[in-house]
Amino acid sequence: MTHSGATALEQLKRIVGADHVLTAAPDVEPFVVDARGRYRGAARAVVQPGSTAEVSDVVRACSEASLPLVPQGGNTGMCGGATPDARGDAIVLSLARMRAIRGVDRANATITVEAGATLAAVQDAARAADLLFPLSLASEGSCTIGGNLSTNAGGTAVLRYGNARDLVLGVEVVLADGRVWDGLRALRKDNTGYDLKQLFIGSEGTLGIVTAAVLELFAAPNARVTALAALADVAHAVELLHAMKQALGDRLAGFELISARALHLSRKHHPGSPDPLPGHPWYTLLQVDDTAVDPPLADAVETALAHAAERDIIADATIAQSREQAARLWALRENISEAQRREGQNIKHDIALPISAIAQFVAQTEAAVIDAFPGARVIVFGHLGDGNLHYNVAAADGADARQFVANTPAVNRIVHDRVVAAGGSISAEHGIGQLKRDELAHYKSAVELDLMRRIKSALDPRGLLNPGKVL
Ligand code: FAD
Ligand code: 2HG
Ligand code: ZN
Repeated sequence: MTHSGATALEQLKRIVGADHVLTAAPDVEPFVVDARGRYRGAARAVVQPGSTAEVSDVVRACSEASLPLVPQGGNTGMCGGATPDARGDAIVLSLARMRAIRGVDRANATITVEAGATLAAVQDAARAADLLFPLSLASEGSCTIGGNLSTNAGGTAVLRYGNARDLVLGVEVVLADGRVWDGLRALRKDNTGYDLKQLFIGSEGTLGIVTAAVLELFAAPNARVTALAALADVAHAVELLHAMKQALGDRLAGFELISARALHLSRKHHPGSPDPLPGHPWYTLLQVDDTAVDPPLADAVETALAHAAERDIIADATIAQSREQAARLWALRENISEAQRREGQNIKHDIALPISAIAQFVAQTEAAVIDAFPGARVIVFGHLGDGNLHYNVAAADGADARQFVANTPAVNRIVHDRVVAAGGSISAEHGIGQLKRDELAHYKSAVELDLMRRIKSALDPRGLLNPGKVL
């Protein structure tokens, strides 16, 4: 280690306390490997500040020593955004100790939380105040609000409540030079110039360190109905989405698509999972919420599904009769991501399309993938209500998964060319990180890339915040 590097580490220890600067290889290890086990980097140290003032001092010290900083929350991201590169000079800035719920304002329906609070802890704090924080991800026990905002996370309730971006009223951010921007406003209307908070949301730690946020809360639902429907194809799923929106309005909170192959994987790797409607090629999982108790929500959902069956949109359906049954249906969907991890590496595509283009995209793209990579398994599922598919491509049964993943550029081209031709996006909710950085450069227009680079150099002129990510 250079002399200045050693001096900087001593200074970081003085700022956060020696116990909160990790340098021993086994301590650092969990912070330099991503959730999917796809990326492994190296770090000079992991630094865990306990307050915004400490984050500010850490950023200032790293800036003076020209040390790159990689912010990290729960390290559940899908694109390697929180993993440092292999050079080993970076400091991983873990927000995990900053997890205070600073306060709930019931009358204003807002909650102020620190960046390291887990999403589940924030949901619990909202629930304790008889309110709802609607962001919902399978990783919610580990992912943090700082990570959720920095990736503009989506999840299973976007249809009704929007992405993370839509749930934020204010943020507190430590800038690249160590200054603190206190933007913790709890206002639903504020047109005083540029909406700066939105710059930091979704910027994956490349423009500033989010240390706290004011989040919007909602009335907690009094009734919740979960139903699984079986369908012949994706075109019918899109038709069902339209029919359910017409029948249930904004009570339709979640509308998830699951292919038979995705369901099979989920059940294979989570023994004991139910198989409520066996033998169909496609499924949709619906969640319907209402704050009103009267008239019964289940009747409305049953009638809407019965109409869909009369019109041959669905082949079959089941409505959960208890919370436990609902949880078991949701587990089928939420376990898919973990099941894929257990199955072995695959090539992930987290794509957005106009909902009207999805059926054709699915019908045509699989043939092109199989044509180029015979036997490859296409695993399709996702948030159909938001036009967001997880279109993952895995090796043929029994083939070496790691070897197959080496085909990522060629598979990406097949999938992403079709996405872009259909007016879609190559990242709907997971972000860019290091996984899709080259894809971003390939598909974004020169004008858009130029604007993004200018914003980056305005806010982080020395390029020390999460280098090599996004741009
Ligand atoms: P990390 O992984 O630690 O970091 C993610 C990015 O944010 C990195 O670029 C990092 O540098 C940056 N960052 C983290 N904290 C800060 C901060 N305080 N300030 C600045 N930058 C910061 N995502 C979805 O959108 N929808 C899903 O449905 C979904 N389901 C998932 C299911 C599973 C099983 C898993 C493992 C992941 C899933 N994800 C999903 C992906 C992931 O959970 C989200 O991206 C989440 O928002 C990441 O939060 P995190 O705290 O783990 O962030
Ligand atoms: C989900 O919706 C997550 O389950 C993960 O966004 C998607 O594993 C994936 O590809
Ligand atoms: Zn998702």
